[in-house]
Amino acid sequence: MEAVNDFPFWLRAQHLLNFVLIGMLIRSGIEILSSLPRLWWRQDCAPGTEWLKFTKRELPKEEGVYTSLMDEKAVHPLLSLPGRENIGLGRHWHGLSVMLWVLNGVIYVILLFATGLWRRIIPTSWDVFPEAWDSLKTYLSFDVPDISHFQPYDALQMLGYTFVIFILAPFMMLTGVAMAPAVRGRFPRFVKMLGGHQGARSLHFIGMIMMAGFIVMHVSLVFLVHRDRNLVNMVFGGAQIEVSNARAAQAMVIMVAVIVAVAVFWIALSYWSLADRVRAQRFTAGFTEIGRKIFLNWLRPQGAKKTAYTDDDISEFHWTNGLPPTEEESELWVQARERNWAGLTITVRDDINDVEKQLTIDDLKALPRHSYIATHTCMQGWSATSRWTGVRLTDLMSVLGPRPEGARYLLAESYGLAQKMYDNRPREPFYAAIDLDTMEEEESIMAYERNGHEIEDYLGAPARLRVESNHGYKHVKWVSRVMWVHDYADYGDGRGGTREDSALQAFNGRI
Ligand SMILES: Nc1nc2c(c(=O)[nH]1)N[C@H]1C(S)=C(S)[C@@H](COP(=O)(O)O)O[C@H]1N2
Ligand SMILES: [Mo]
Repeated sequence: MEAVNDFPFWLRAQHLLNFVLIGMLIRSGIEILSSLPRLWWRQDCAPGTEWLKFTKRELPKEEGVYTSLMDEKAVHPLLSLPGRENIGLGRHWHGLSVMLWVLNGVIYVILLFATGLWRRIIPTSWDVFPEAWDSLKTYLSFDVPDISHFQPYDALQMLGYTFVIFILAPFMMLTGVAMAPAVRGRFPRFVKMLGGHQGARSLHFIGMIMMAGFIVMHVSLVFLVHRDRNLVNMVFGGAQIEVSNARAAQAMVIMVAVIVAVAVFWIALSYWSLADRVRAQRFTAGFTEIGRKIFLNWLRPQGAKKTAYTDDDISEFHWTNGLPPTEEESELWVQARERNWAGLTITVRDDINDVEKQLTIDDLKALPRHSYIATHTCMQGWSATSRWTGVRLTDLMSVLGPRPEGARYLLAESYGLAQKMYDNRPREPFYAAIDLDTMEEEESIMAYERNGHEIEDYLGAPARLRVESNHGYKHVKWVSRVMWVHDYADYGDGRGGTREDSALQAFNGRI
């Protein structure tokens, strides 16, 4: 019995690490949610159809007038990681914490089975249910089950731990990755099964509430039920049932000090990030890129033939981010708009050898057509499903002949300017770069039709990029030119796109 009731060092260390990481996950999750503080079950996120919202703002019913950037809410750095409208950094911290949290969890489960300690938390008899029911009744009458019921956990705890470790944690992982465009493209049926992007997002939120509820109960019970024994065993290890008052007091002081230190660490991460956001982006996105390389970069969209989306999935409403070019942003675009795009061209360029061609919209339409239904997701959280038709980027670029030597990225630029720049610098044309593997995907196109008609002005007319394996910030609207480049570091702030430059998003938009 002695050995089985022990709290070995690895268990205590992993438990502490888990606490630190869950805190980081919840805090960065708040940052992500606050960038679009509404939850839906409907895939088109139509205004007024939210089932839950954390903002008083009413959404206009008209399409194309309200951008998701306008919906972002600033949260205090004490509460979220990092706070103050930094969705890009919030996403990186979420990714970094989840990679460490999953790793910690996998090691924990392996050790649990290797040491036989799994017997303490996984019930092996149906008796666990009536016993848990008895326990629950005892708690509900504000009493505490006798210490003899804790071996070291009672039936109710066993059920709780088994649920959290083997059901809730995997559920959070699945609903989390289901929100990645790379996963949606490769496993469309899996995402549909979870209720699509909005289902996954809402379920992920509900799972978080359950996790937070569990943590509150779990921590309260440590302090309320047989506190001295719990604290001494958790802090010092061992399996004492009788503990001295002095030892219990020591354990209490250490426990409280550790909790305070962890909270200080959480908050310090926020202020460290805000003190130099570019540094924080380099550090965190550099780390998460390892995970993208291992798990996401090889997930290629299934393509139009195997998609799970049908005409029934097409959205009634389409959110927007970025507003059409104004007269002062692009006179050319505004005037061509009046002539139904006559005279407007898109430049296809090789920026390495300074060679280019101008294509009219009719020229674009003369190239091989490609059409499919796909769901757009903005990393802020909204989604919309449409049929997109256009020319594959590989076909488009072939008008210049074979890919020039040294070309490693494709960079698209817009007639429109960025809505906002980093540190409020003067606004520059919106742009995004993608790597060669991404541009060669079947569902990377220059679209000129949506749902069988010309693209609406606010959705990028007359032609826009669609890169279905990536989030919306790569889908440049109102494209003015696309070009082969050697290195995106030579353009803009060098991070590979406007959202990367201005909001510190990752170059890789696959999750
Ligand atoms: N020119 C330009 N393109 C842009 C943006 C922008 O601000 N300007 N926003 C991007 C982002 S973040 C998203 S989510 C999508 C939104 O596409 P939609 O407005 O067609 O729904 O456009 C992308 N392309
Ligand atoms: Mo976006």
